[in-house]
Amino acid sequence: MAEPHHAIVCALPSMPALPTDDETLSRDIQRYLEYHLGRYLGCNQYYLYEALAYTIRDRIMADWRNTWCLKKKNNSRRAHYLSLEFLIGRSLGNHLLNLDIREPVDEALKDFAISLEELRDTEPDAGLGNGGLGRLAACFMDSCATLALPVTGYGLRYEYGMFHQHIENGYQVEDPDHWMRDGHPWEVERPEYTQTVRFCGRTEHFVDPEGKPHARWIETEDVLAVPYDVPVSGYRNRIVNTLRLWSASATDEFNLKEFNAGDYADSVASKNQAENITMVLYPNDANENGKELRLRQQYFLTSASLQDAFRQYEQRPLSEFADHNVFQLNDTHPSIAVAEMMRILLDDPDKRLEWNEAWAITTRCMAYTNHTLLPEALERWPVKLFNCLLPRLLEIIYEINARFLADVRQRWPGDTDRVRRMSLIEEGPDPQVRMAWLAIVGSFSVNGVAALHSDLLKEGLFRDFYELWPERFNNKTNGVTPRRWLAIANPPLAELLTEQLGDGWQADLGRLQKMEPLADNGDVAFHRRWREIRLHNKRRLAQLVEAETGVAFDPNALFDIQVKRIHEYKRQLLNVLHVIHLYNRIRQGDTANWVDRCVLIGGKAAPGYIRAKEIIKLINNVAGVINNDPAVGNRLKLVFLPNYGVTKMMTICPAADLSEQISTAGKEASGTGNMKFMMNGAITIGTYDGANIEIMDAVGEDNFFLFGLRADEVQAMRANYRPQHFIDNDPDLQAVLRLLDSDHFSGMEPGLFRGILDSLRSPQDPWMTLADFRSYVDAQQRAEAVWRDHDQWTRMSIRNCAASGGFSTDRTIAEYNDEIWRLPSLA
Ligand code: 26W
Repeated sequence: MAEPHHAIVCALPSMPALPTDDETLSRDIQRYLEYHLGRYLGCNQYYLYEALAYTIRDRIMADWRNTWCLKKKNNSRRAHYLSLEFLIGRSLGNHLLNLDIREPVDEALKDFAISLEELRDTEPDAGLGNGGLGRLAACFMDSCATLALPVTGYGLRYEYGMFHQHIENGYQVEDPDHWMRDGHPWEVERPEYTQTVRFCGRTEHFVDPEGKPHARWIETEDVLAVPYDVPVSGYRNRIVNTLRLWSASATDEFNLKEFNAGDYADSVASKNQAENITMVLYPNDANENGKELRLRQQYFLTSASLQDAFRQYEQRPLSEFADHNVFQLNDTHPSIAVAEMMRILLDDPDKRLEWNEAWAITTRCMAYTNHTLLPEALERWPVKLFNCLLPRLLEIIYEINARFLADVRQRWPGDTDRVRRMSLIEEGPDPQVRMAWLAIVGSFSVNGVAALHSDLLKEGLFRDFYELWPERFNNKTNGVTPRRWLAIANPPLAELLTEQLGDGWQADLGRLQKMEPLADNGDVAFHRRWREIRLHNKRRLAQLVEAETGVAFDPNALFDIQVKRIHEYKRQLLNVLHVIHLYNRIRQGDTANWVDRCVLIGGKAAPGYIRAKEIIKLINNVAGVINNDPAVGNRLKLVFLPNYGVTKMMTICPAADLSEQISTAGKEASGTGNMKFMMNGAITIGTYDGANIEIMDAVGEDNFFLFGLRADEVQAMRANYRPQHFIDNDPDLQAVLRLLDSDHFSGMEPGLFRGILDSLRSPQDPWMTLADFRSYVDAQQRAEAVWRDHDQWTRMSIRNCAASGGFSTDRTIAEYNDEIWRLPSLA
């Protein structure tokens, strides 16, 4: 297909915006329903949702084109956000808010005798991510559009997103998430921008007529990358950016060649293999698993996206490419971009730069964000696999490494150990490419995602590189978008904020600080209103909990919530130990001044992470015992909420009183759920870890329940960690472990939780859970003491919301832009 001419498109008269009055909206919805979708009133609700989505998309289209023309006309510098994950969730409510057409849409829907709430609930989540890293990418896209920055997101259009979780006999069971089965009305397919991505084959070296050496990558197996564009609207600023998701498709040649060769079934199978690349999101959130298909995904995204950037750069001088383009690498997943950029600049017949020129350009436009310190999450790929799948890329990585190590040797002569540590290739019986090292060597910026995390990178994991290039290292503390996580998720609070602060806080969250005085000045009406809103939100969550689990939450109880991926370092186990401790107190009649509490835990376990799955089973078994013990009654409830995700969080975070952020210090890079809770007025109980530290700095130690060892104390204790010591000195802990040991929660399976118990009692326990037990229980008691004083709790709740302005991704993105991207605003 011929490519369109940009100049022509932009010279067209600018596209007029469609009317947004309720009558026109109603007519358009009906037209889509009947004339486009071929459905009728009274059909399955999904089609009404789809008709509405198309109607809204039409209202986005003009601004989308105008934004694109603005970028073209100004020839402006742009950023490309490369990420294997974009955890978007639903889009309808987001666009309605951004376009400010909620009211006419409400009105229009009356003609169809359906409420917006009902329609909204038919939209499936776009779950193209695992957890924090993927959701951060989605919040970033929202803020880039709101700040009018020319940023394009590049990702993969997975046919199957994050699996659905349901619980059978207390265990997690995974169901496939075929999220686009009924179509995806927000996307626009753009086959005219299809790219070809190569795999396998071999390389050939030759000398051109001028005597210069070059390489060719030949006999490759090619796969087409077809882009699907999803609009990203800014908050009421008429800017619409693009999230470009690539879908894999077999080439035509491939079809012809193979099909004519006679083996029809085989060729359908190999066509399938090509299209498998974007079939499914890998559901691992902290464990690299070295699967070949995953490396294919990474290269597929990276190569298609870089080629797309060069296509858009058109005929301008290559020497200025880095003045006009920057690529932000979301973790190491797309870090092959460093080598791919070199390949394009060196090998493309129309480029063929010298190594040094190509390297100067590459290292001026790559920037890398690290999202984890856990060694098991660090990506390494076997050289053997690389050689087979991406032979030309491996040659380039070897060359980068040779030149890099020559510099290291020059700087530290004779320091062979350092050279071994810093090499992009980890030597051994099965040599590996270290992707994080490739990302650092090839980037002008390396950042962590919270202050502590960025410091720990410099002192620990990336120490050698920090010594070499201190100027590359920086911090960008994460954030969350207040549009989704406050304005949309918490309408009654949003209304109150608008009354108090005027409109505009949605895109200027620092204004929340103006509420601080309202926490204290004894404004009785305001405090009452605050409590009513919270109660309303808690009723909403209680309905969800009851519908999903059959357990009744009393909205007057303390809602104590931990939702996030299930991982040992996040210590859902510590939470369970505390719940069992409370249960023991009830059984002993130690219930003076009791605070009724509803504990909710939710999150998915990676399907191969056995221990995480055992933790889910433990939570469910403990819940089964506690919730059915008549001696407990309303004093304590525990539920595991199945299938936690973006949309569920929108009901959960406005209803939380206590936000559990209890990772082993030094392990949670940042956390972002902590920010969503705080923004909605929850108080954190947390360790001195990740962004918890900055949350506490912002709100003050008195408004935060801090507990546990600090990162340096964890380190110091590790060598002689004696969990038995903590057990011996703590009768409460003894009682908790005794109950677990006695199979009280094991149902008909004695010894069911042996593995978990052994790991808690092991001096090798990396998460040192028992070391923090006492301090955690004490902090929980401080929380209860405050809860008993309702006014005090309300004051702290207001202060948390008021102090959350700095945790907007608008602040984060402004920092990325000021210090890394340096993009002009389109506004
Ligand atoms: C290769 C497999 C894999 C997949 C995902 C390894 C590692 C990951 C991510 C690093 C996991 C992740 O989501 N990390 C989280 O990133 C958030 C956004 O920066 C942080 O807030 C969380 O603390 C961090 O755990």
